[in-house]
Amino acid sequence: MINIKNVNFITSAASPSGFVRGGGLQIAVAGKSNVGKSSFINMLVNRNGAARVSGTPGRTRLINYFSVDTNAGGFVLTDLPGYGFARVSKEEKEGWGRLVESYFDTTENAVIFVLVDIRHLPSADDVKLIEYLYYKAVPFYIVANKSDKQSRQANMKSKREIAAALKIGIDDIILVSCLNKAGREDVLNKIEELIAANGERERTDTAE
Ligand SMILES: Nc1nc2c(ncn2[C@@H]2O[C@H](COP(=O)(O)OP(=O)(O)O)[C@@H](O)[C@H]2O)c(=O)[nH]1
Ligand SMILES: [Mg+2]
Repeated sequence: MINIKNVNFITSAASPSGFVRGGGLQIAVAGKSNVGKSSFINMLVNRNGAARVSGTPGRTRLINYFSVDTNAGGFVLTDLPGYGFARVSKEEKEGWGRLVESYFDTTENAVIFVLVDIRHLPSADDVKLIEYLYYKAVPFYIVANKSDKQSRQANMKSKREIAAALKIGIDDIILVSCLNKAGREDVLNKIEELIAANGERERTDTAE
């Protein structure tokens, strides 16, 4: 398992002109409001204050970028604004859609961790996001959070149901709890693979 050496906030972007580009590996965390995106980032980097955890859902309207250093190499970790919060206007929802879609359209070498709540089947918004990622050929994994809320047996059942609902393999779903840090190692192992694959790609690109 890799270990995380250093995390630094880079910037927040409210529009595509503020996006962090550069072509290195970027791991972006997406999902509906309150699913635990900020908690997930804090758990990963082992720092409680890195990303702000909100008691009020739907507050993050910005894309927040962090640079992460590990013993295996670096990457950019990106906190995308949450969707599916009922109490925002249609205009705000459309604004969110445009911002995040242009992020997916223009960020090279992004891998998306889509967070869902293990206790619920994916929402219509989750499905829309995943269909968009397929359509744009952006690689993604599902991270099923809040596993502390259910028994182990219920988690296994939910995992199968979520995989079936999204028509993906069960191994494309990582079970975590940002509360008790279950699954952190699995996520870090996945990130280790992604860093290695990205290094491989960079070497190939240079050789061509
Ligand atoms: N029980 C439990 N609560 C969690 C977990 N992850 C996040 N939460 C809580 O869910 C709420 C929303 O978390 P936040 O990280 O702000 O979600 P975001 O809107 O997706 O960034 C907060 O009250 C968190 O404490 C988890 O794994 N288990
Ligand atoms: Mg958040």
